Amino acid sequence: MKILHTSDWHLGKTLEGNSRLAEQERFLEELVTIVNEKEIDLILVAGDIYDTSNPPAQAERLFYDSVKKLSANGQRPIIIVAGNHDNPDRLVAASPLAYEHGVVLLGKPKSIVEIGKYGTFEIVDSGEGFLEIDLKGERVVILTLPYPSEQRLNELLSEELAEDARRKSYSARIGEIFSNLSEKHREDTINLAISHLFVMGGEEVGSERPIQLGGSLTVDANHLPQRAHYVALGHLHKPQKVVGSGKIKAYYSGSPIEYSKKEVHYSKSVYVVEVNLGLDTKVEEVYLKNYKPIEVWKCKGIKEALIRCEEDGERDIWVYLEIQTDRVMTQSEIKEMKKLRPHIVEIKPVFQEMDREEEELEDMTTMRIEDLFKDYYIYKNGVHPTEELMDLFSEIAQGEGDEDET
Ligand SMILES: [Mn+2]
Repeated sequence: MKILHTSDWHLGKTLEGNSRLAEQERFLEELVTIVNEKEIDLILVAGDIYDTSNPPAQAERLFYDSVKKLSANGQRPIIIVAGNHDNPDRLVAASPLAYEHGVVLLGKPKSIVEIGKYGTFEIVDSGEGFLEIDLKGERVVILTLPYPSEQRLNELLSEELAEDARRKSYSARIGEIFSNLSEKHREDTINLAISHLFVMGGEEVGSERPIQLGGSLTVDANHLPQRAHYVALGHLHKPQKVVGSGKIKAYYSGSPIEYSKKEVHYSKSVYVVEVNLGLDTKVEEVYLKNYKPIEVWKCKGIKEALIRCEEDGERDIWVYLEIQTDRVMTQSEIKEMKKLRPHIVEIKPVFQEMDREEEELEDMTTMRIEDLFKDYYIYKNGVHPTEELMDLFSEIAQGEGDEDET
């Protein structure tokens, strides 16, 4: 059986206010192609479908349109769980319509999928946190744990517990849930699990919204379901194998698109997982296209930035401009750059004075008050104070000194 694992689509997410729906649409088109070419039997989407609890209508429309195509009219089951960005109730609101297309939406950890026919397959057993599918003559048991927020598991965590104990009790509770549910994983079934959580040791890239404060909602890798052939996780935006997951295969598929400039150093992907009873699980990383790359341009001076914008204005990319300068850019210069080079997300002046100042940090007590003021002024305004201003400051500073002496 071939399973495709993806997550963290963040439909509706913007880059400094710029819509990325066009890129998200291209990703979902590519995903439909991958799923068909690789002859995928089952799709797992591990949370953060949307970027906010109140996604734009266009993002919702893109989601429905895409899952319908992915499911191939109900022939290919799609199991979708909520992430920390999703509104669990809103995500599952379309369930009655989705079911007909073989799309199973799960919002909360305790959600139960009803037994019955979905599309062209059948859910033969289910309960809190699991479902069993009869698919092409094989039985698949999937443990499902939509984003388990503290609130949704709060019956276990008392407030007086110390931070460390809270971490332990949260992780232990997740472990208990998985270990109880693991009874459903049998010798003759394909055993999977899907969740959206933060496993200890995972590598964050900065565009994930923390799901915990102070690490209290961190899960130990050894609390993941131990009898699973594959555990599909969401939350971390860099694709990775879970550290310390030992013999079980647990992966984060990561986000399909670079959601911040910190994500430009590695490829985006989805996983194609082949599980055959009696054989080792095979995990293949399938790389996605970079639909519209993010680039950071470091320019030495405003002139260089203008030249670069003119020479390299054609490519379909997002650009962060970092310009070394010792003066403030004029509005017309900024306008010119944006005209020459569309899709500039940010223009950031880097003042050389400030860099040097950081390197040569002096003991403030040995500095003249005028120098302290000058440094502070440059720090606040990014430009040198005028001579008149410095004279005025000296005058006041001197005056203060005189008064002290009297
Ligand atoms: Mn996410």
